[in-house]
Amino acid sequence: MSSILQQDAYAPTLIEPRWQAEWAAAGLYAVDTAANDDRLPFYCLSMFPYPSGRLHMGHVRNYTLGDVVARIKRMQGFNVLQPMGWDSFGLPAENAAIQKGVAPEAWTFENIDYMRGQLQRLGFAYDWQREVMTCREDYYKWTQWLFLQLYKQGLAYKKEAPVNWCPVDQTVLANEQVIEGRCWRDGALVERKRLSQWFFKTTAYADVLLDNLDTLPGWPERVKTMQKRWIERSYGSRVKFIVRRLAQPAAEFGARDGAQGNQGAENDFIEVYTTRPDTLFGVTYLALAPEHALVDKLTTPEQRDAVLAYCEAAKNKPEMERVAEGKAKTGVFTGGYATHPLTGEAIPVWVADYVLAEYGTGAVMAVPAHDSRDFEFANTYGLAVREVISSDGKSAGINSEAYTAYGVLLNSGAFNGLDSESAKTEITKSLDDRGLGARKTQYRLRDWLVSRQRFWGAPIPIIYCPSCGTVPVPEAQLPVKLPAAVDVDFKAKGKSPLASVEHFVNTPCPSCGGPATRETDTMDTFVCSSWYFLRFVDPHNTERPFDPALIAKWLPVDQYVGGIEHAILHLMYARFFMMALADAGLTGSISNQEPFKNLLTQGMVLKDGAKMSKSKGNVVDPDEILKTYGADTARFFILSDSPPQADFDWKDSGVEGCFRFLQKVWRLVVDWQPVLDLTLPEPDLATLSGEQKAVYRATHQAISGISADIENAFQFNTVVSKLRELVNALSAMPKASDAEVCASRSFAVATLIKLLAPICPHMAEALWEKLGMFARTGSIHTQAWPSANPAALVPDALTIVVQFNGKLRAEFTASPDASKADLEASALALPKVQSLLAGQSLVKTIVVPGKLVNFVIKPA
Ligand code: ANZ
Ligand code: ZN
Repeated sequence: MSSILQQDAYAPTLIEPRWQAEWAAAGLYAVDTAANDDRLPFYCLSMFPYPSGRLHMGHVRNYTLGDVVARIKRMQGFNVLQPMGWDSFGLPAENAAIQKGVAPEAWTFENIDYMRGQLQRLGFAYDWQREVMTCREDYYKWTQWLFLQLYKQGLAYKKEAPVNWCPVDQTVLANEQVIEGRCWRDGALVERKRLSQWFFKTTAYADVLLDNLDTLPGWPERVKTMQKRWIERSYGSRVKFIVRRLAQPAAEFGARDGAQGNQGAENDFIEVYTTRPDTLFGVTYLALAPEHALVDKLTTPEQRDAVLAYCEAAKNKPEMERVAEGKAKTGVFTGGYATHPLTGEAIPVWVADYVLAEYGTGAVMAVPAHDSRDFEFANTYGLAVREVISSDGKSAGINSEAYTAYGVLLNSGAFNGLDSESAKTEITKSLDDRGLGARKTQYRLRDWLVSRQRFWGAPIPIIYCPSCGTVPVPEAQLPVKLPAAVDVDFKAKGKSPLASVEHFVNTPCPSCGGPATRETDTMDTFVCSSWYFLRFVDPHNTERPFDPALIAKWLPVDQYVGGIEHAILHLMYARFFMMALADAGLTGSISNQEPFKNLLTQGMVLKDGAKMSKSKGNVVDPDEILKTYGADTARFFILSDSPPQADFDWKDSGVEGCFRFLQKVWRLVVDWQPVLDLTLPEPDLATLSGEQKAVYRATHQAISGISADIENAFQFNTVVSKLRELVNALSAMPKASDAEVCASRSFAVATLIKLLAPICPHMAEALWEKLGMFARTGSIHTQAWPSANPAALVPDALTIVVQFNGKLRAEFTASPDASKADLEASALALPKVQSLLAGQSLVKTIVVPGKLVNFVIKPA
C-alpha cells in the first residue's frame, strides 16, 4: 500500500530534471527563424542578465513572467522565439580581476555556466541554440562593425567635453548613469572633467524618440513619461546680444570649446536660448555658464581674479548642486556688457553657475521680474527688476516673488498690450528681421557618451595616425581583439587599462601603413545590449550582424519583459540603435522603427515587506527553493498574490502553501485516474446534467476567466487564483466511482493540465504522460490553448412564480441574476397579470429574486 502511495506522490525532484532533459533532447523549444511556418511569429524576450554569479529572485520573477507568456503564446498557435544570452562585458568582471587576480574572461564564463544551469533547472523554454554572449569575439566583432556604421553616418563622433567622471570606477559615465550627482553603480559623487571622448548622436533622433512614444500603446505609461521627461522638448528662441566691450583675452582661461558663441573678434555676440522671448524687454543682465567660451574675452582686468576664482570653484561642483532649487544662486560680474537687440541698451554680463554649459547655448538672458532663479540672483546682487508682463497689461509691481505666468505685455515698446503667446511670435519675428534671433527647438536629451576607460568591453575600432588622423579600422580587420588579461595593468589610474598594452596600442595605419596607435577606450556596455535582440534572430551569421529579411520578419519584439530600472537607459539606447540601423538600411522594413512593441516591467521582489539585501540577511536563494520545492512551485508562487507590475512580497509560508496546492492537484488527478479518458471528445452541454454539468461549467468558467486575465496585461496573480478555484471546485465533487469513465471529469482534467502547463510545465507534462496523452499527442506544451464555450458560461434560466395575495397565478422564466426590478417588470408584462390587475388597486409588490413576484391587491 505505502509503496503505491509513494509511487503516486508528487515528486518534483524526480519529475523536473527528467523532463528538462527530454525537452532538450527533443529540441522542443528550438525555432528556425528562417523557415517558412504557417504560424505567426511571436518574439518573446526577457532582458538578458549580467552574469554576476547567481540568479536572484528578481531574475526568477522576470524570467518566469516571460516564460509563461512564451508558453501561452505557443499554445495559442504562434511560432514563438524565446532566446536567452548574457550581457557579459562590464565592470564587476574587471573588479574581480583587480581584487582576486582572476582573468575577467574566466570569471565571466564560470558565472555564465553556473547561471545557465540555474535557468535550465527553472525549466524556461529557451532556444539555447541562440545563446549569445556579448563578450565573445563572434558578438563584439559586430558591435564594432555597428560602431563603424554609425561612424559612417556621422552618428559616432569624438569631441572634448566636460564629462562625468566616477572616481571609484575610474571611468566616465553617460548622463543617464548619473543619478542625483552620483554614480548609478556605486553612488560615488561624480566629478567633472574635460576629456576627449566618443559620443553617439542620440540627439539626431530626439524628435522621433519622443514622438514615437505615442505610437506605443503596449508600453506602460510610467516608462513613457520617464522617457518623455528625459528627452524633454521645449520650444523657444535664440537671441543674439552683440558684445560691447572686449577685454584683452586672458590667457589663464585657456582655450575652451563646447559652449557656443561666435569666436571671431569682429562681431562677437552672446547667443542665449529662451523659452520666453515675450519677456525680452525685461532683461536686466546676461548670465554665462562658467565654461562659456566668451567668459575670458568679456572679463575686464579688474574683474579677472574674481572671475577666475569663481570659474575654478564651479568646475567641480556637481550639476545637481548648481541647479538645485533652494540652493543660493551665486555669480560674479565680468565687467563686460552686451547690447540689447531691440532697445540697444547696455546689459551687464555675469558668470553664474546655475547656467549649464551644455544646455541651450550655455548663456541666459536673465529676466528677474519673471523668472524665479533670476529674481533670487538679482536680489542677491542688487540687479534691476523690470516688470514686462502682468495679468492685464497694467503694472501690478513685482514684490516678494517673480511673476512667472503668461499674461499681457507692458514696458515693451511696440509690443505693449500683446498677450504672451502672440508676443513670442512677434518679438521673434522682429529679431529675425534684424538677423538677431530665430525660433529654436531645444531638447534636454544630450548625446550618448560611449567611451569607457575600462578593459572588459568592446574596443572602439579606431586608429589614430600622425599623418592620416582618425582612421576607422577596416571592416575586414574586425574584431579588434582584446589582449590577454595577463598583459594588462588593471590598476593604471585615470587611463584605460588597454593603454598599458603596447602590442595592442601600436599598429600600422590602415590607410598609409605608417606607425599609428589604437583607441584604448572601450564601449559602454549599454552599446552591447542595444542590439542583442537583433542578433538573437540570426545568431550564427558570420557575414553580417543579422539578415535584414529576418529582422523584418521577427521584429519588433512582441513582448519584452524586464525591470523598470531600464526605463530610460537601455530602452532609449535600444530605440536609438533601431532607428539608426533602420536608416542605414540594416533592418529591412519594419514599420515604425521601434524595437519593442509591448513592454512589461515587473515590480521588485521583497521579503516580508523589505527589500532583499545581503546586509539585511533576508535574501532568498533560488537554489534553496529549487532544492526544497522544485521549479514549478517557485514559478507558481512568484506569479501569485501580486500582479506582475507591482512589487511581490516573498513569504516562506506562501511557498509552502503553493507546494501543498500542487500536491493537491497531483492527488486529484491520481484519485480520478480510474474514471478518466482524455481521448474522449469534449462533452456536449445539452446532454449534461447534475454534477457533470457543474464540472463542465466550472471548467469553462476557468478557461474564460484565465484567458481574460492573460489578455488584460498578464494578470497572472488572478490566473493563479482561478486555477485554485477550479481545483477546489473539482476536489469538492463526490469521490469518483470506479465504474464508468466520466467525459466531464476527463475534459476538466485535460483542461486543468493545459491551463497549468505554462506556469508549472514539468508537473503538467508529467500528468499528461501519466494519463497516456504524451504517447498519443506529444508534449503538453504543443497542445492548443483551450477556448471557452460561451453557452456553458450562461447560467440556466429559473422558473419564477407570480402570486396574487400569495396565490399562484402565473409563471415565467428568468436568468438567475435578474434584478428585483427586472423580475417585477417581466411579471407586469404578462397578459395574465395585466388582466388580473385591471380594476384592482395594487397595495404593494413583493419580489424574492430567483423565486417569486407577489402582488398584494385590494379589490377596488
Ligand atoms: C528668459 C526667461 C524669462 C526664461 C522667463 C524663463 C523665464 P527649459 O524650459 O528647460 O528649456 N536657460 C536657458 N539655457 C540655460 C542654461 N544653459 N542653463 C540654465 N538655464 C538656462 O528652460 C529654458 C529656460 O531656462 C530659458 O528661458 C532660460 O531662461 C533658461 F521669464 O530665458 B529663460
Ligand atoms: Zn596613416
